Amino acid sequence: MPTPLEQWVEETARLTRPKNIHWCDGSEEENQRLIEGMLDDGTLTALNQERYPNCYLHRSDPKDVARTEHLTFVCTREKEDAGPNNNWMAPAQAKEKVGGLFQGVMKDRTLYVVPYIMGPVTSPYSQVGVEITDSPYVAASMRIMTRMGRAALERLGSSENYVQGLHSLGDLSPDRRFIMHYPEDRAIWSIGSGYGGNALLGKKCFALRLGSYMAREEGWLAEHMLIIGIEEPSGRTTYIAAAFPSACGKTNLAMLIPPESQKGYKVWTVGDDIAWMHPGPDGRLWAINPEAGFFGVAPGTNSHTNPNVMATVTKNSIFTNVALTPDGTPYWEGLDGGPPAEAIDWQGKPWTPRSEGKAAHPNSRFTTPARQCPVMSSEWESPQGVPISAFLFGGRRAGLIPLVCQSFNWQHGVSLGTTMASETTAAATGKVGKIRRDPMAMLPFCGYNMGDYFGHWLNMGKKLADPPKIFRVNWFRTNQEGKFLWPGFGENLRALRWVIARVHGEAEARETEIGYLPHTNDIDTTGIDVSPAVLDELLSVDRPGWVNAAERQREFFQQFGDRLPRELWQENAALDKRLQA
Ligand code: GTP
Ligand code: SPV
Ligand code: MN
Repeated sequence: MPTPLEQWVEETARLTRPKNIHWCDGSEEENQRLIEGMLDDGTLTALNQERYPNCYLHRSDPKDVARTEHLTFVCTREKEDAGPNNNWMAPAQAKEKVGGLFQGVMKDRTLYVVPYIMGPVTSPYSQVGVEITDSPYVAASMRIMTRMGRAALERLGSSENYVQGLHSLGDLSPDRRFIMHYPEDRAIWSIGSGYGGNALLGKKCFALRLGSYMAREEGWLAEHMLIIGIEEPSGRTTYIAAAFPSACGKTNLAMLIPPESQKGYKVWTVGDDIAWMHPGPDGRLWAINPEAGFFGVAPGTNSHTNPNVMATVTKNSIFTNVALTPDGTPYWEGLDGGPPAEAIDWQGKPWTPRSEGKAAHPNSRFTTPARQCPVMSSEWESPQGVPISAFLFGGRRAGLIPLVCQSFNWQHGVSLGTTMASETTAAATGKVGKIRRDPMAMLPFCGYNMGDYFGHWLNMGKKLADPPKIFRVNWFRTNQEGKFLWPGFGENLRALRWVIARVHGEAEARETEIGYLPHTNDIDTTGIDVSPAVLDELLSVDRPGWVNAAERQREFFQQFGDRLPRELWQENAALDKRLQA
């Protein structure tokens, strides 16, 4: 008797007609064979193997460099269940339309069966997925980003309890590109893109879109959050999870190195993009990182902003759409040492600092194993996860949002998350720098109606005897000249110290219309270029600005109709009332 997985592979092969079928075991030998094949056909270019052992460059199709949200659909039976936050197509219509594109698509290609586990191999919270793909780049990347191969097949056995992901590069045309989610069937179909968030189906498609759907049904949370442990000089470690939209600083915060002046502090990385969190028997929320690697933004990364990730990417990593120097090393804007005199740009063309375009694509990325990160937490593969004491919600906001602010309580904290907005970045196609609402940094990733999602968040607080305290942060305030007011990166620890002190009841705060704010002397600014006047500005409440923000919130809430929990209307009214007082 074939197992349910074997049956699905057979069915898929009948549909897609591959030349060969290869079941991935995740071994080193298999990986080398995949890489050799890709070096032969030009999918990969070897980097300088002395300085970057086992590292490769991949140049994608120039029209396939970021997530394409307008081609991403949630196909629930009822349109209302996908909500105004998702593109929707009826499942039958989607299967007909996209099924047609899969017909015979793997002719002359190998079909790779990629079994993987999201989460530590022995965690009860981990889940199995299987991705069928015709891209060896996807198979090799999944080996870095997940626990891929034999361990997953062993965990699955003959069960049918796995997420089915079908992926093909198709012809890479945006006109025939679709990323379809069927949350009710635990299935994903993706065609026409080889880009990370569209093609590595364990990540955003499973761990967030299907994950969030499953989490609501089962009473847990799947969030676009980094996870860190902050160790104080006393030895006490406090775990924090933080939601920032794409390309807004999760990977950087996840690997923060405390500056010289903050002696005795250490930050330990548990995860940099996704958190799966379950209520524990102690009434706290426990988080695992479902991933095994980092798919991080290259531009802006250097030994000042993120030395830990610089150390991580020196071996066993795949770089996508960065530039190549004559030495065979990767280059991107913002890398140490400035631009090389000449290079090959991300599209494979000769480049010099006088060239018009950028050397690396603004959304160029590295795929690198988490275990290579020098500050990985000893708990990062702990089966039960780590206990979360605080949530941070942050975004890229030039004005209004203070450096750090604590919510009055859980419900108010949820409202802070739901009213988040941020300037758009290169992580998705479309205009960059435009302010858009992005509740909990989940707008592109919530696999169901966000009104229901907000309700789920409110309920989770009621279920937890000891829920995380909720804070809003903003590292991106600028002055009139557009210069950042706050130094950011490692110096963000100065704001996190206040967060930790609040969590443990060890710091004062002033109660304002928008929440609890630190007194200016609660934030240590010794040794950084932040004047008392600037700190004052970073910690002030711009009343007219907030009156306007409350109005914008109402406009945003309106679209969810009666799916929006009334508690959020109450919070909005309460904010208004405090501002009018
Ligand atoms: P995704 O992988 O898309 O989810 O992004 P992310 O949230 O992990 O963002 P990442 O940490 O890669 O940062 C994206 C960009 O923001 C990089 O260019 C960073 O240099 C920049 N950045 C990160 N932290 C800070 C900060 O504290 N201040 C400033 N000014 N820039 C920052
Ligand atoms: C993001 O865009 O939030 C990312 C990169 O983390 S992707 O995996 O492409 O979604
Ligand atoms: Mn992300």
